[in-house]
Amino acid sequence: MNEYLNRVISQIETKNPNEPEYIQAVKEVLGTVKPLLEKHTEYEKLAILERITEPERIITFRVPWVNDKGEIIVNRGYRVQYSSLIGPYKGGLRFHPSVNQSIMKFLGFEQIFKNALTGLPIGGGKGGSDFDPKGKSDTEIMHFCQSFMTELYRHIGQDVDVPAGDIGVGAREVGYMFGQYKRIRNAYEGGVLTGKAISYGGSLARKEATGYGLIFYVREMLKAHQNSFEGKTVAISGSGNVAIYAAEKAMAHGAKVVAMSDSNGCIYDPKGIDLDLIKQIKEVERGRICEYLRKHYDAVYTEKTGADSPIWEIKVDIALPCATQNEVSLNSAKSLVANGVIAIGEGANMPCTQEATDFFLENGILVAPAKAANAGGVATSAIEMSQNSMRYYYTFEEVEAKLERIMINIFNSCKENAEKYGCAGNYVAGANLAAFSKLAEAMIAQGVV
Ligand code: NDP
Ligand code: 2IT
Repeated sequence: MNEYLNRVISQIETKNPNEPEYIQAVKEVLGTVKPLLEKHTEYEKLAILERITEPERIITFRVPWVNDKGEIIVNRGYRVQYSSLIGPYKGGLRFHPSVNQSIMKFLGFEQIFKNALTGLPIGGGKGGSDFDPKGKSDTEIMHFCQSFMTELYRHIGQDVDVPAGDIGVGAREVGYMFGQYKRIRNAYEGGVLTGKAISYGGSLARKEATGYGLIFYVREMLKAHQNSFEGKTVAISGSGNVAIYAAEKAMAHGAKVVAMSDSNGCIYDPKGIDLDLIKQIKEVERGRICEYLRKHYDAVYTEKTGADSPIWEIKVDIALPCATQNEVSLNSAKSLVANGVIAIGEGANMPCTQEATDFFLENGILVAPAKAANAGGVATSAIEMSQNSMRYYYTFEEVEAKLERIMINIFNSCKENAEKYGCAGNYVAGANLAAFSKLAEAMIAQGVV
């Protein structure tokens, strides 16, 4: 390991002792950029590592709201404005009880590199709250979103910071936040949020974009190794926005999706998942995945929460973790490899632990890294912003074609960078090297700011 690298990592560990996810994400990136540091010895004097790992700004705020019983609840809101190097801060909002500063910082850090890979002019940010949307009425969701935006509005803007959805935040929440923003600002600033519904400025294909983009990326990766989705069995964790549309596109490419999950457990349906039923349960009823058995009595439901999800025990050719961070442990990775998995496609952000990723790579398994493979969502958000600026819209087919082209470019850039720096086939390193070089170049060009 490079001495400069070691020093910066140890400073970050000392300064952020209670932030394991943030430290994990930083180490994952920095652990792969050694060849760049050796080539560019000037990076040390320019403090490139120190500057790229420190967020430009972290905002935390109180979010008070009143529930349906008339009780006052106080949640904590966050926005990490990580980097405006190549565009306005851009990244989703997550509403989940596990949200804390470490998770916000890891997601914001990943986002800078992801957004750089898209080739579009977007900086990196992330935000959210420890609010738990599960079991809340529609009115409670609206009241929470309005209170959240009553503080957040002063920090964002279509040329400043553009939030979108993530776990627990979809078109419904974006709509309530957009309405409140518009009311406070007394201006129709269409591009201030993305993931909007189509009726008031959303982009066609944004909902599908992350999942579809993941499949385009994995398809390119398989193709580069003389393989394809055709006839492959696939397990997809989660059953939210990313998982559902990854399943749809994997099926369209001839794969058989046999397992999906939620935070309570997983279903295994060897005849192939009935995706219409999953959409009905998750998108319409906002219910639990065990409901799948009401129609498919012969499917198997295994209830289990926490680490070592049973979904990774199932024998499949391709595994697509699309739920949350660190959901694929070393144990899970060992089961997948023992069962003959050939490729992992990360739809979620940092879904594999570092040990799991290392194990996959050591065993010659293809890994499509999150910051490249799930970049289709934010790329399509940038396409939504450009449509809002033009006051125009593209058809579904036009957006999907742009998304597909972007994902192919991202894969090629990961492949070329992996080859250039002597780690051909390692797309985890390839993605980091491609994004890091671009950001370092922009940082040097803009001076010490
Ligand atoms: P959703 O809220 O739509 O769905 C999340 C899914 O993951 C649900 O099935 C949920 O189960 C499950 N899940 C969430 N947290 C946990 C947990 N702690 N343990 C087990 N299961 C969990 O979110 P998205 O589909 O939008 O996001 C999924 C992942 O993809 C996240 O990592 C997100 O950061 C990433 N991502 C999202 C993008 C987007 O455009 N939406 C873009 C790029 C990445 P349950 O219903 O039980 O909560
Ligand atoms: O993690 C992500 O890239 C997202 N949640 C999407 C961000 C966005 O701005 O569309």
